[in-house]
Amino acid sequence: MIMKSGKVLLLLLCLNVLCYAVIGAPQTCPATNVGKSGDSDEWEGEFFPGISKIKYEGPSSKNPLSFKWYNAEEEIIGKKMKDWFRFSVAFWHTFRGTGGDPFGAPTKHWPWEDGTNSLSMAKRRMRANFEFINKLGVDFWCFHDRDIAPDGKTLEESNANLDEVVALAQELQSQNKKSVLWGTAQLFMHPRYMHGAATSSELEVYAYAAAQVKKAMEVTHYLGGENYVFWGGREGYQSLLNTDMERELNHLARFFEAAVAHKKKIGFNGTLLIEPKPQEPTKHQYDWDAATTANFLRKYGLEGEFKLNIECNHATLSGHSCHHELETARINGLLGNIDANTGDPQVGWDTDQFLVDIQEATMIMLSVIRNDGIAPGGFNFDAKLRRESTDVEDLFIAHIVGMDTMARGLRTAAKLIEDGSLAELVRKRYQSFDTEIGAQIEAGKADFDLLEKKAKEWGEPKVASAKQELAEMIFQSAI
Ligand code: XUL
Ligand code: CO
Repeated sequence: MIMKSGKVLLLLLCLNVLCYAVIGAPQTCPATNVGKSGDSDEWEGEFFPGISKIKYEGPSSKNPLSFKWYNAEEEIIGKKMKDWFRFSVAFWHTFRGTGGDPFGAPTKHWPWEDGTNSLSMAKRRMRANFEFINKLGVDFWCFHDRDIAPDGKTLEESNANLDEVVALAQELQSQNKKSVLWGTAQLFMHPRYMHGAATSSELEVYAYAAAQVKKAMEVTHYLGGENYVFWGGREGYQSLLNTDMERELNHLARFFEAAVAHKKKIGFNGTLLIEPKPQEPTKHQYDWDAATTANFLRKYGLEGEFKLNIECNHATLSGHSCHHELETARINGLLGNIDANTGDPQVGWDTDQFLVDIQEATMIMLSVIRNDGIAPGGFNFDAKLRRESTDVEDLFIAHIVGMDTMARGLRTAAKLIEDGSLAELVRKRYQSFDTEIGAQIEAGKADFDLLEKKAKEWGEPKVASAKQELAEMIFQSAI
């Protein structure tokens, strides 16, 4: 590994000039060519030397760089583990996460970073991404247009930057047999999007956002992406006093219609996904939760064109559990993808942590199994290292524990399904409807006259126990 001199100076320069660096979240330092000396071929050898391909070693292994529960090729209720999950690395967290937060500077100084946002740095980072996903043993990655390539001074320049990085990504994908789970456009970082993108009060911003999505869809298609995501971070409001909510929602629907038309025009067969979130950065985001988004899709006749990308931390921010959001999506035929992460109950904002709770993972997998998997969606790790985790190997450890937790969830959910007593408890709970009158009700054939007649005939109803604690006992015993 060779780092050219002057990189520390460039890093300081970037930190001084740039705004975003200290605010945290994915970086978009303006494009700069100062780092030209850092051409990607300047990086010699591996990005992660000393770390070899992560293997399954079983639950008794003490090796932090091994899987204890995730065994890619092992079959669990009819599918290989890797096919249940279709794990994906989120480029923005793993390769653009700096550890910066609203109170403090970046803490992560990965050896391959030269402190610039140059095109050559973007390419070097892309090489690091493929070595990482290869060694981790996942098949997919996800990206925002602006976190893989620097913003240019014009749309044309930004598109050209993107094309250059995407060409390299395409080459690395075919060498490594990897694929894009989903791509998306970053429509929240740049100041032009301060009032929103598709819901901006400014027509020119609406058009700019459309152009950006058009390009992001095209490169996702070019990379063989299986899905395309819309997360409307700034599609919402800060105050209803200055907002025409009805007009903004109509604009959002028109924007989605245009995206559907463009998808068809370019022959992109991937699924379009909307990712609900209740707030942050806006006070109120329009795609609040799965039910709100399903209602929006129905109102505008878009329900056949979109599915949902459920993010667990967003679910808890909206006052639901991840399981609730998954079930809401599933029973509406909208379960498309999972952004696998979690929050912290004591913190209460979008901390994007790796999910390490086996009970939560089990409930997630119960939904996924009921849905017979979520392909062409998958599990994207929209999760980042804590600010205080600063070793390169922590990137691996974080993903390994995230994958192992999901694998334990799958194994436990499979046990519960094979055992059958939980399903039997639920079946019994509703058995009064497995009768002639029950069937008439469910078929919409029982009018109030019939039901009144029956109520009089039956007298005071006999009501059975819900058996919640028994259900919890069965659930616990499987873990
Ligand atoms: C933000 C979030 C995004 C989307 C993609 O909370 O989850 O990273 O997943 O834009
Ligand atoms: Co997300």
